Amino acid sequence: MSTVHIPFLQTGTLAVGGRLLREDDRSVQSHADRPSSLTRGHRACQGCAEALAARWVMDTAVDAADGKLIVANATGCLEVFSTLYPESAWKPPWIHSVFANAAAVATGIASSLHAQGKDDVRVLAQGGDGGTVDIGLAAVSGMFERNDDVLYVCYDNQGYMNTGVQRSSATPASARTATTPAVGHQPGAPVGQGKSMPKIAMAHEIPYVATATVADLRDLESKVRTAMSIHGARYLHVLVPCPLGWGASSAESIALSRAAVQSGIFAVIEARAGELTEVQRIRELAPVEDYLRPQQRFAHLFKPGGEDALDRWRQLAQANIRRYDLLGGTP
Ligand SMILES: Cc1ncc(C[n+]2csc(CCOP(=O)(O)OP(=O)(O)O)c2C)c(N)n1
Ligand code: SF4
Ligand SMILES: [Mg+2]
Repeated sequence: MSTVHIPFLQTGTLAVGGRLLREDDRSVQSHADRPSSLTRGHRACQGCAEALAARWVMDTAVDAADGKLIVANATGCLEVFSTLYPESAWKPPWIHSVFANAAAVATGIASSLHAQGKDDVRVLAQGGDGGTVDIGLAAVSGMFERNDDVLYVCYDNQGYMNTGVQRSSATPASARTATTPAVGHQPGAPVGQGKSMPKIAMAHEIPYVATATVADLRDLESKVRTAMSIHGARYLHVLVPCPLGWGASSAESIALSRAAVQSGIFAVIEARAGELTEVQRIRELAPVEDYLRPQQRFAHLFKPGGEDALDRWRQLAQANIRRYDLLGGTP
């Protein structure tokens, strides 16, 4: 019988499930024996990108560690929606202690495992932007500085979502939150404040720093695999749209992530020992409005008086495009 070759065009980063791909090319999610580390039944909002990202991160990390993974979680939505007493949605051994200390708990676990000669058991710490950039920063910085053998993952939804959408130092300028209302001459979060955690991580010159979004889950997966292939301190920063806090439709989380990358607002990068090594180029440059307009937290930007703030967003995107050469072409 003759066979016909049918080209399968959705490959690489464009294929999510990939069940038609060769075994080697498939994502962790498309394997029948996938770990399903974050099981169904948790209480995340519909469209929560934090839940989606955490599931991919954890499944990949569990797979890469041959099932030998211990997880420390900071307080925040991810912890609260996954572990409503007396239930837990986590399959790997998982510990929550307090808001500020996921990195310190993970460091302790890693040291204890090392002292017992169990270097094959891997350790992952995770938390939201508040738990990472604000209250947990000292513990995270200490973990980096000591080069502890931990992969730290920050799910950045740009605010304290679990407690009612307050501003964090990862909240972007002009975003409306419960503590930065859209009133006054400069509505929303103040301009000129805030921190870039990937840059802070790079400044520690740790072995691996990367950023990712849920718009490209294969890229997220490959970054977790890369991180898991390295020992020492590693940091992964994932942008995770929050429909509730951002005032966006539950169906928009992937599109917003994509718009953040394609407009230059969020740079998808990799760095080793403090040096930038990979940059994901923009496929088709999108206007910043594609990212901002669907979000109610930026509604005031599209009313009279919002022009300056909108212009600042354009400048921010341009600055990122230049800094990371997101359009390519810089020799
Ligand atoms: C010491 C301390 N202060 C405040 C809180 C209250 N609290 C719990 S979760 C949270 C916000 C978490 O924000 P983030 O880390 O960004 O995670 P998200 O919920 O946004 O995913 C706050 C303020 C706490 N649990 N402990
Ligand atoms: S509030 Fe936001 S981060 Fe929290 S569960 Fe809902 S969508 Fe996810
Ligand atoms: Mg947050």
